[in-house]
Amino acid sequence: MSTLLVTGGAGFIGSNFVHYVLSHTSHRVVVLDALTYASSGSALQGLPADRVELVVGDISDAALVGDLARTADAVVHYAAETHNDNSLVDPAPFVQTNIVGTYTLLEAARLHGTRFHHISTDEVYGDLPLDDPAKFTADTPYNPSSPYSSTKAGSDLLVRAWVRSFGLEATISNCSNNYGPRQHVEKFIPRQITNVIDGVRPRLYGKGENVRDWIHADDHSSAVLRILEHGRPGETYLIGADGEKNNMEVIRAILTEMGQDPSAYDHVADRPGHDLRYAIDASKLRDELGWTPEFTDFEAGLRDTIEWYRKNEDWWREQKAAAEAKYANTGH
Ligand code: NAD
Ligand code: TDX
Repeated sequence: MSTLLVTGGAGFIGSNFVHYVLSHTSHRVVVLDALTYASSGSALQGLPADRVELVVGDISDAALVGDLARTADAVVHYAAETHNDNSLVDPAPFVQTNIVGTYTLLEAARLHGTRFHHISTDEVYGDLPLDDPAKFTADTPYNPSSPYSSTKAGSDLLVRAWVRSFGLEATISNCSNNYGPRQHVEKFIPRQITNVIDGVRPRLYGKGENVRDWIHADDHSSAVLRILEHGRPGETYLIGADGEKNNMEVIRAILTEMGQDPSAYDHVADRPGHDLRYAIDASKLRDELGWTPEFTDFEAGLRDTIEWYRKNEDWWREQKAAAEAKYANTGH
């Protein structure tokens, strides 16, 4: 394998993967990204021009995608509309990019016999009760709650159908909540860090009891590379690092790390349909492919992430104003 077509490589996790591949392999990367509001033109800055090429375009553009899939050894598909709150305001781009876009890529990979890896989320499984030790596995039935998660579930099912019906050499990974540098400030952790930097109190939806299973974006990248290189075609692997925390604990940790009173946050209206708890059983990935996460100290990872947002205000300042203007319309 030498040329990877990475869709959504100018976004948070996709750009992290590109940096990871560049420093851990000799692969060449072609990034296909539409540079939506969620992307950053500087996400790929500083990477060697002879190994990374950025193609600005839409994954629903069949002609463009066909050309790129023909010359790639594998497609690693990150591009998506990704924010649950946005999907509750306007689901249309979620259906277009997550479903039609994935379909377009699958057809291109089928035509050219290109290896395909589909990046997905644990949210396709719905949620778990708070008072139950159960975790999601690859056998958990799909039960998505939001327009975002239902379009991701739809895209996963398309991939499964292309494997079974057309013999496409594809794998799927469903990962838990990521954190780390370059995450858009609409998302929970960077929103609260940048609020505190701006002297604004963090905002907790509802009671703050909802649990997310946090993983550092670098650990997500190492898992995806492992699946791409050693995963069995047709298989689904769940990615997680046993990082369950409720949202109130996370806000209190951010405030403490940033030298503030840990109770200096506000409760705001809950998210409609808010999933209660996500938790990943990653034993298949660990046992079958020998993967282990490296960044398991959440407080240390959070400290580094806070430091990154403090040092890179130029990167997020413009996006912050736009993200908060959207939240102002929903009472969040
Ligand atoms: P992001 O919103 O930060 O980035 C998405 C990228 O996709 C952006 O660069 C955007 O410009 C690009 N994009 C959007 N629509 C496009 C289109 N039609 N054509 C081409 N490019 C387009 O997202 P992220 O948080 O980095 O998530 C990346 C992937 O990982 C998504 O598939 C998401 O479902 C999945 N995922 C995310 C998380 C998480 O915690 N953020 C967890 C599990 C899985
Ligand atoms: O201001 C906030 N206050 C708050 O309490 C925001 C923005 C969020 N929250 C809560 C909602 C969630 O319980 O924090 C939790 C995390 O919220 P998000 O960052 O919006 O993430 P989530 O909805 O859990 O989805 C994320 O993880 C799975 C990604 O956005 C998805 O793309 C991924 O698939």
